[in-house]
Amino acid sequence: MQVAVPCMLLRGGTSKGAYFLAEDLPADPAARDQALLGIMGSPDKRQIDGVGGAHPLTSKVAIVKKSQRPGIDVDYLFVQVMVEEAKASTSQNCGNILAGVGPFAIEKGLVQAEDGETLVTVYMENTDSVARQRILTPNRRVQYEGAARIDGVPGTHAPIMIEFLDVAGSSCGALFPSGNFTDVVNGLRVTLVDNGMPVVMIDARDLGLTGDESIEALESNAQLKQTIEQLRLAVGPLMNLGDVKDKTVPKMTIVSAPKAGGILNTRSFIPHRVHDAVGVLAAASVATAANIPGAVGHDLAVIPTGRQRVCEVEHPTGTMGVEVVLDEDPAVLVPKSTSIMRTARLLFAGTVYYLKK
Ligand code: NQM
Repeated sequence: MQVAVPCMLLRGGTSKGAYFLAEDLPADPAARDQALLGIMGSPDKRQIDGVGGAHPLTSKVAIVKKSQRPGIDVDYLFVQVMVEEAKASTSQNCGNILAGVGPFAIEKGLVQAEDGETLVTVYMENTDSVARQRILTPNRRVQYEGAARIDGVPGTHAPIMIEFLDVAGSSCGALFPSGNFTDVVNGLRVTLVDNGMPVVMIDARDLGLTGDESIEALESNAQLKQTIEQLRLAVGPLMNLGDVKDKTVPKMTIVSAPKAGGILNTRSFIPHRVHDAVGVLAAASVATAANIPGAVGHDLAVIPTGRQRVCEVEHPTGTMGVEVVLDEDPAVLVPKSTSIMRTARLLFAGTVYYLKK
């Protein structure tokens, strides 16, 4: 039986996803995931029988509802729909897809737009944390066109400023969940950090790499992929994430000296494919750790000065600017806030269909 579901497709940052009102999807998580797998066309390498884009960065879902929480406009649940496996996971958040949540909420009437600029406060269900988005809304309509450029997306669009308020330890319980700045796991020196996204930082040199390798070179290196996956499975419990076999975290991020004026260069396994850029919250985690003496990558990092510092995290298609505001007390390692500029664009609004078996 074909089932019809109201849906919008938006590009959020450097990712693309299907956005739904919670009330339009089954409330039961198992039934909801079945629906999302059908909508995206998973499991299938090409997602040919669905609207997914055959890559983890384009097989993403946002489920949004009006919030009952004081001071919060909307609740956002992120779902990663696996491409080649019949699995959907809520084990991670996604800062790129978050960029489309405010526009979607305004388009759907969940948030009343101001004439000029609208502030949308989002509760991120996956990580029990809050983000504030500033969206341009002249004449109370979302403005998508503009002059802001983000690496990894062609052209320019309207800027969306996103401020993350309380994301340290969002999935792992602490900024450095193992209690150390550096651990040695499977013979490799790693930093385990969570400033919004669980990330494992590994020095490229320790893997026999330069850190400048292409995505294709990294994805076709079977031995490297095995080393990375074994490491990921080993650090899961150390990061309070338990068995991560079926999870999409932590993000395994190879760091090297910056090459383009940034703080640090990255290649991020998310966790099996290599990101075309770097995740928003993953970049927030990398930028935070790179600032801290003792963390992997700190010795390679070119660190800006000032308590409020823009850290450009380099990635395969450019850089991502993360504004980190440090605490007044240098002994406090958790940043006061982390902000990132993104753009988003409404691509499609209509009805999507899946086959209910
Ligand atoms: O880290 C991909 C993306 C992401 C995550 C992934 C993200 C973030 O770029 O906040 O945005 O790491 O699976 O969409």
